[in-house]
Amino acid sequence: MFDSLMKKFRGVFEGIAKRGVLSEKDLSSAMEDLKKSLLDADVHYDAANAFVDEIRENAIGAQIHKALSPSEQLTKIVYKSLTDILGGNSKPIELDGSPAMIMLVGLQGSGKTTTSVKLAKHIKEKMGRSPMVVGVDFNRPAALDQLSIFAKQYNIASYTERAKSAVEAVKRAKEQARNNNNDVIIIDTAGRLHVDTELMNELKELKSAYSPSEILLVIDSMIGRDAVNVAKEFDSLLDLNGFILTKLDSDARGGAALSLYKTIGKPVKFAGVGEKGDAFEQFYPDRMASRILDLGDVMTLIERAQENYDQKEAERLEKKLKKNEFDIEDFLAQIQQIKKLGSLESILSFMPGFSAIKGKLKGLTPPDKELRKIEAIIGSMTRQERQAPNIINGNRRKRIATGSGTSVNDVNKFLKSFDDMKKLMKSLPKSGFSGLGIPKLR
Ligand SMILES: Nc1nc2c(ncn2[C@@H]2O[C@H](COP(=O)(O)OP(=O)(O)OP(=O)(O)O)[C@@H](O)[C@H]2O)c(=O)[nH]1
Ligand SMILES: [Mg+2]
Repeated sequence: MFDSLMKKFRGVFEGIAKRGVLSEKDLSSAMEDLKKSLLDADVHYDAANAFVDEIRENAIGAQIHKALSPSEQLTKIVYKSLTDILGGNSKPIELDGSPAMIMLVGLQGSGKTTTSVKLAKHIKEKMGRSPMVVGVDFNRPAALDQLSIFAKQYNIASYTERAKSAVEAVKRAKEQARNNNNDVIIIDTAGRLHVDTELMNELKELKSAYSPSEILLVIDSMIGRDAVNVAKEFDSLLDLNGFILTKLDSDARGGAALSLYKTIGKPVKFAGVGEKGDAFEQFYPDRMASRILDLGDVMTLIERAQENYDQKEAERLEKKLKKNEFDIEDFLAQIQQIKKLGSLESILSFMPGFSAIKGKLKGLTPPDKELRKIEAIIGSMTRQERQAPNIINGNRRKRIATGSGTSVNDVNKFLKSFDDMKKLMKSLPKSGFSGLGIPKLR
């Protein structure tokens, strides 16, 4: 996502970087280039224009710092403008009423069912509430089962009754929610290929019967600038509270994300970034702008680390490190902790400047492949060998190489790196050290 836009933006900044000062003329030609990049990324025309206006305004208001280079100045201005067109501040969801009602609407296949469960999981884990998902899609035969199976997978309560109408199903779901102390209900509505009267009537009936505190339109980001037309239709009939963009992990060019706020005036509140239940993020315009400009998104990475890091395990490892008792078994535990954050490439993608070096990584062994190799090698060692690697003689090295599908050379390299690492750790100060490098095989 945003890859091609990032590349184009970088081109514009590189052009500016050659200048000594940022003149009015440079700025306006950069604006035209940036606008063109947005249109190429499938951003709606109105949103692209709004973006240029925004830059102009921010440029006039910006304090021109002598210490900043022209491209730094432009980055600062564009960052602010991008944040603005993406919606400014992140908008949380409202959970009023008992139970609070949230209705997810959208075209067929946009991701409503998947998103209902992801959102429920988010509300449960991040907001400490007790949500229940309710299916009211009676058209597609397997729709209700799909919801209840997915919900069960993530321990989310669900209610799926093939009732006469959506309104009736929700009525009984509400009773059950009260009995089970579920204080939030998320309604997964039926999808249609196009906006049609029958669907809209059903959604309007639900809205007037239950006045949900949030009606959110789920939009597949692959549809690009068409998102604006879909959003307009749904918004005019239902007065939406905002959007959830799905499939942001795909190679969609980002047009939908950048178009919605400026054209409809409603915020994107969440983003789906994969098929699994936890592939879901609150949408932060400033962080997204930072990612697009390749300034990194360290905040999100830190949050992810905090969620996944096992504090006790980290302390245990640190203690062993300090006592110089860190063995290969502990090293494996450390690798597994890091892996919980996602693939190494995805971790690196949160770092500033990553997209610029991404192309240059081609030809090198991808870090994840390297890790898998190390894991395989460790996996073929006996417990004793992991705890006392000095017993690994030539025969054992051969056995480990065969067992892990690697070569004796690979095993040697790993053992050598592990040894070097231990030596290095010994020479490090004994306090305040809690991170670990991963020895390279090559
Ligand atoms: N990669 C990716 N796939 C997603 C995401 N969200 C949903 N999907 C996939 O998109 C497909 C459709 O998702 P559903 O949740 O069934 O969509 P829906 O809107 O409920 O579809 P209907 O009920 O038929 O209208 C499924 O294969 C999901 O796994 C996402 O954020 N990323
Ligand atoms: Mg569905």
